Amino acid sequence: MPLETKITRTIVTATAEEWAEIANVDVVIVGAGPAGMTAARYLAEKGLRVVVFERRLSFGGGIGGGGMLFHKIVVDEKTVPILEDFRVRYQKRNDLYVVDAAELMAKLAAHAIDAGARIIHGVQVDDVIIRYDPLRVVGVAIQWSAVIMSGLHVDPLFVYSRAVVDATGHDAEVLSVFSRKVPEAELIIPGEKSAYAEEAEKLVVEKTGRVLPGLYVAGMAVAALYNLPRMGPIFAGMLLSGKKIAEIIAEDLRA
Ligand code: 48F
Repeated sequence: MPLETKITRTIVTATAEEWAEIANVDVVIVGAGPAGMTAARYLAEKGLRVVVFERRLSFGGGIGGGGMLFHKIVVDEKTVPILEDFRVRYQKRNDLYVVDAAELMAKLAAHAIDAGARIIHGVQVDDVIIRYDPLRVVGVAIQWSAVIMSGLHVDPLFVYSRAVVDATGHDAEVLSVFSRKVPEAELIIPGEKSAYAEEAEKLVVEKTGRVLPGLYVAGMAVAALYNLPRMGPIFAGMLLSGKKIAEIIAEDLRA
């Protein structure tokens, strides 16, 4: 068999086997930013079948930009146990802990994958699957990002799941599409407020949780949903929010 044939067959058959499994999972996480990848690791570690869809061809969301492209981010003391879980090195300065942005992105992704989560790049979630009585979310509609960028009319595929997490960051894309397409849910997404780092860090974790049956929110999407202030390049709230949503979902799915 020519090598070219082998390359194609190997990739297509290996991918097709995995997609058959991905079609029905326990948890879909939308967005491979800090909140999404933290959640993915802690959920997968509990034995749940987790897939993360990321529309870009990279990991990390807003981590890579550091603070105005300076390649460091900061967290606070409460986050140190999470950094240690992910083997991320840190340095204490001015009562904060400074972390290398590239290291954080790489290690969040590596530990999520090692725990058993799948991260699929280049796929955008553009809708949810719903059921009634009670109104609930039971999965997502997905499309190649490249197809969406091209403007071609191509129908999506579906992924059925017991829980969907909006970890899409500032735009809360999953909640936004749900709010637009399912008006009877009366879900309003006001967007985030101007900066107030200390309040934002606290509130984003406090408000992390379930939005309605099957639909959960973590990270900056929480700020968009509850009109919370932004916090800039301090990432404690993102990591803590990811860990908290994993605990909430694990508890809900056990019931
Ligand atoms: O934006 P992002 O990093 O979200 P986050 O985990 O963290 C926010 C911080 O980075 C920062 C901040 C806090 O300090 O202010 O902004 O809440 O990561 C979100 C990821 O989701 C992807 C997007 O490309 C990014 O990598 N994403 C967004 N919408 C979709 C999506 C979608 N519809 N489908 C798939 N991926």
